Amino acid sequence: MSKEEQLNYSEAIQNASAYLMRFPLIPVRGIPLMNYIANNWDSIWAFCPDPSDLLIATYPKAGTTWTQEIVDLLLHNGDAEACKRAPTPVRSPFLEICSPPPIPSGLELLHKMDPPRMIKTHLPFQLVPPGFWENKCKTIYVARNAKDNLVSYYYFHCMNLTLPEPGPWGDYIQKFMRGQLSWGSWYDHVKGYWKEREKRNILYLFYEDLKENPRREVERIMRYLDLSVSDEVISKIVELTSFKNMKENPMANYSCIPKCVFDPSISDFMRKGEVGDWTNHFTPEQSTMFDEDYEKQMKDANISFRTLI
Ligand code: PPS
Repeated sequence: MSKEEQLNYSEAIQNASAYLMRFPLIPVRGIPLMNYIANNWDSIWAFCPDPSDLLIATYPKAGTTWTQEIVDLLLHNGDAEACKRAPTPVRSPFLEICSPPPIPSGLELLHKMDPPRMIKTHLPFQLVPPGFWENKCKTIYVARNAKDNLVSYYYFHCMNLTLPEPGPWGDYIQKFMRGQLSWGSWYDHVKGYWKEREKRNILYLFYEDLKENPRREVERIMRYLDLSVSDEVISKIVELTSFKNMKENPMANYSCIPKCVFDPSISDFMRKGEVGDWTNHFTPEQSTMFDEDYEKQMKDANISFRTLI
């Protein structure tokens, strides 16, 4: 893809602004997805990656962008300038995303790139195109504790003017618990990849671990990708992917998305980047109600999440 094509990404979104709206959700095999994704489902499902492609899978707002930046820097031996060649969604296309023309879909961006590609998805395990598993693609999954994930997703629904209205905070918690938000149930998402992690050789990471010890987690990703970079480069990558540095990096902070889609007067994409922000939003009653439901929904899974570190 030429430099010009990469720069045209923001312009294309701006040009489609008249057609942008809070898109309704349509279920695909029981999972609510934005109507443009649901209407293009057959071509998404048929996508066949190259065995060298890497999949970065998450429930929305779990640390996708952070992981994409770490991986890109690892692949470029910590070269910050190389990783500023284009904004995140162009460097690492979003597999299933489809919007009104002329905004390029994830598939269009992918078809213009040569493998190995770094592919983002929020699809739950059962909706990932089977070609990824047939071709044994490496997959990094990042999970974030439900309460912080929910808060982050709530702000994203407020500021992303193409997602359905979040409604009042209390109602939003209910929608999250019932799996009614775009990309479905958080509970089923984290459990789905967890169950398959050994069979499919999925590197399963936690946002809280990345916050606690980014160096350790960057090294884990490096080993999983069969890469070897020096200690000095690891330190550089940890620094370049700190919340503060990514927030200031126009190629990593989603400022490429025009205000008609991501409205920064409501919330920044790089909002807070912390573990435990949920304590500023849940009332004690909401927290108790959420925890009781959580016990039920997660009782069949042996996954430990940390809501504070
Ligand atoms: S998306 O839209 O689903 O791709 O969003 P995603 O990138 O998964 O998640 C966005 C949240 O991750 C936070 N973030 C970070 N936290 C810590 N360090 C770094 N470097 C970092 N980069 C992104 C981002 O701020 C969002 O979380 P909240 O809690 O809303 O701040």
